[in-house]
Amino acid sequence: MLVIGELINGMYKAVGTAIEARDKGAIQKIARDEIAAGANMLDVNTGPYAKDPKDVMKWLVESIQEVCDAPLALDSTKADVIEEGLKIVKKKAMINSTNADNAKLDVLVPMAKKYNASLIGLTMAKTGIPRDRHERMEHAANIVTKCQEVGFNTSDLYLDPIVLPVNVAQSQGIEILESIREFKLLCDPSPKTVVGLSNASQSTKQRPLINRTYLIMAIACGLSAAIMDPLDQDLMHAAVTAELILNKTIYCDSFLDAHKK
Ligand code: THG
Repeated sequence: MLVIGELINGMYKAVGTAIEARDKGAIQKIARDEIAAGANMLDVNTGPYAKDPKDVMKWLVESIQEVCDAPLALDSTKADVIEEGLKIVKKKAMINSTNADNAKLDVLVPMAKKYNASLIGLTMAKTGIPRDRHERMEHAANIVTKCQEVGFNTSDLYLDPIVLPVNVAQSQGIEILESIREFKLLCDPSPKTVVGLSNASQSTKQRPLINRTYLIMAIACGLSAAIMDPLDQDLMHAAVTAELILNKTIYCDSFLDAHKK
């Protein structure tokens, strides 16, 4: 499974402060820590309150690339902010994200193709959060159709069922897990799947436990990637072990250490 480190996000107070002060060292430390902990890719989100999000995205990407060469997931609701990052990334990037609205798809699918980036497709539209697996599948089908029209390879598409907090949307858990299974049947080559894992535990009292259990269940449903906290070692170990049990890696007594290398 692809581990996308979630920690470079202006939503975190310390990161928001570092962005405002243009404290490059603070951002670079987070990037190094995430990679050292086993992240394969880093999510880069300016946060909701950045004054000049295009400028912040450029600064974040430049700062991170000075110290690590991991690929980046450019996380913004604004296409022009994402494109600012795409122009300067050194590795194949991920666009995070488009939703299923045609107005967004018409911009972001060609952008993903132009820059040879992978693309996250949120299975929601401006009509609101999806209510069940059927609504998620309808949105997913719309996203897949657009990719096929544009000639964007669906194996570079990551469908996101939108993980919701278990404390306010408890009935959605099973809908989300079943969606992960169903998305893969939509087309050939099969689209991939991704979740924003920490959404699941927001404002709960058992965040690590909920994140860990959610991730293992999603991996069992075939999850391809998760935006998550790579510094949570129990979480990382659980993911590695889940993939071992699914026979995706070969068992050895030191499988946790082996995975780190
Ligand atoms: N799908 C996609 N992208 C996403 C999400 C998604 N990007 C953003 C988000 N969801 C995933 N990343 C996070 C990052 C942090 C938190 C949750 C999801 C988080 N932050 C603390 C909180 O809100 O409690 C911040 C606490 C602090 O201020 O220190 O939980 O679903 N494609």
